[in-house]
Amino acid sequence: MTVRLDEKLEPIYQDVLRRNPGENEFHQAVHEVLETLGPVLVKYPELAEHKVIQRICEPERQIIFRVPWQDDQGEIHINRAFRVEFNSALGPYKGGMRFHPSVYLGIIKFLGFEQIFKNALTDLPIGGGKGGSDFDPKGKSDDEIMRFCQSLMTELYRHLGEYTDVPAGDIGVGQREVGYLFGQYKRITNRYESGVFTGKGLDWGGSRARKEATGYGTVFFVQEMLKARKESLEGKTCIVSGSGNVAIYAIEKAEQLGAKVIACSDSSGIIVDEKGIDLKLVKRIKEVERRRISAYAEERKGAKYVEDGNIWGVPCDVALPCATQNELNGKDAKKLVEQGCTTVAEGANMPCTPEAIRVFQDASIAYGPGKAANAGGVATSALEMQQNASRDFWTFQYTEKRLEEIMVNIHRNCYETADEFGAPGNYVVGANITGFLKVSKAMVAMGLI
Ligand code: NDP
Ligand code: 2IT
Repeated sequence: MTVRLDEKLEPIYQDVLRRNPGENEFHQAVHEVLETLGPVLVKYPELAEHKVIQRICEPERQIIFRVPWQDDQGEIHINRAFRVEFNSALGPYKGGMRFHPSVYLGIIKFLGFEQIFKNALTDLPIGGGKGGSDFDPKGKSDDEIMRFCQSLMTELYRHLGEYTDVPAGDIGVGQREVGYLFGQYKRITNRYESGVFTGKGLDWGGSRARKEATGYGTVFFVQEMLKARKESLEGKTCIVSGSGNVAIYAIEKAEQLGAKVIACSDSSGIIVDEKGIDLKLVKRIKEVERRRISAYAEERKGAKYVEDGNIWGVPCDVALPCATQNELNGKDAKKLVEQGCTTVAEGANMPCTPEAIRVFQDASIAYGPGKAANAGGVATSALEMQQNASRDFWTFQYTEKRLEEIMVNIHRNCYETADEFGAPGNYVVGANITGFLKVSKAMVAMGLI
């Protein structure tokens, strides 16, 4: 971490390091926010008096629990699960559940911390939280996934509620898992409480456009960044890392807006298809058959699969990291800039390392941080909660329109805040300060919470 913090903020960061040893991703997420808050404390000294930053860095509640389950052979497995209820100043805790073997407390805390500011940026009434487990869904049967989800919810249900904590999906958790989790919640509580979980199926309380929302929202954000530079997506070459929920719908919207997407990936390798990605094929392989992305090159003539390939070496105008944290480092960023990339937006959470972000900012390219650029997913979750509360079901067109308006609004607020704090075009400054001010003003208004 090379950037020095303001003298008021450095001791707060040191305290975070001391109190949360070994949680590297959490440290990184906190540092990235604190780097931008110096001028805020000058303008609003009362926030320092109220120790708002120290309070925001400490979750309101952290739950860690055992999840025992049996595989199809009857063997017993023990996983660990988490729910970090970070901040409820603006609404019930809201944020996804991640199932991935790399999950530990530091990952869930970084995600929960980011979620506070992201959710504030949506201007919708949602607080910040995140959960997950070190369970690896890869290669598991549907029955195994169901038994795991039921066991997890048998503990988690007591901490949830439509006015308390509302989970959704994230890596490794899509509609299938949400179904098993919601089903068990309903069974234990004897309540059809639709608003307790988002990302549900369209037949049982889900919102149209939620599946598409994160990826679409990221591309709407790109469109706004380009508009601010008097450009558009038309004719631009794009690369998108990952091939999961966010990546697929980022590709779809980018293609709809006239870009040509030529590469995507999974954790085993990358595919490059200079003719433009055939998204129907990607959807079949990933959403229906649940296979690896390498299958794409087996079925599509002219496409190339590179095992362990680095997607950031593929020349492009627009790069959208949509897989996971710290997937794009300083070297990758330099390569992208050297090869002519002008725009980067984070569909994933914290995919760019601090060094990569510095490279983008030094090169003055348009860089949209995840808190702003991928907020469309959680925003549409809040729209799902609205529909559930009023027992309504909106059309795709209407929901997508609302999503687009929200992304335009987030972009405008970030852009104007960056200007106001003397950092024009710096969306990191804009997003962090806009989100922070909204949450901290609410916290001060509510007394010492
Ligand atoms: P999915 O599980 O649907 O897809 C994840 C994709 O990223 C897969 O292609 C996966 O490859 C790849 N990936 C995951 N972990 C790693 C890793 N350690 N190294 C390399 N590749 C990896 O998840 P989502 O698309 O939902 O999530 C992607 C990102 O977007 C995450 O950062 C998530 O937090 C963020 N996000 C998601 C939102 C949502 O609504 N779903 C909302 C906002 C942000 P493989 O199959 O090989 O593991
Ligand atoms: O990181 C995220 O914003 C999500 N995984 C979506 C959270 C949600 O509650 O929809």
